[in-house]
Amino acid sequence: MKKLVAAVAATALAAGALAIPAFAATKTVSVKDNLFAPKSITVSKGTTVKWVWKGKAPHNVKVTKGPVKFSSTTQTKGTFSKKLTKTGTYSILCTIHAPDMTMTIRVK
Ligand SMILES: [Cu+2]
Repeated sequence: MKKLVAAVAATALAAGALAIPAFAATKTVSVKDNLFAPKSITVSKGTTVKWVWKGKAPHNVKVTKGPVKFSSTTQTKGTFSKKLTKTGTYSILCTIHAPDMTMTIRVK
């Protein structure tokens, strides 16, 4: 069993080196009362950023400046995911707690 796991892992690594998008990562950001954690992340192109609501207050995710504009609904729980396929710097704001609740994503 250990050999099989090692073989599968080695195959996955080899395939990953050739086809990175198929193994694109997910980066999780916590949405707390009232901050994003971490406040700044750097990810590779094709990474899905997943925001996970962890507080009690309502929050949202809105790109105020960046290569692609998107926004979530205002919600108190659950998640919001976005695959980032364009490089650049994304300035994110929770409009409920503007101007203090912000974060930055660098996609390279
Ligand atoms: Cu907020």
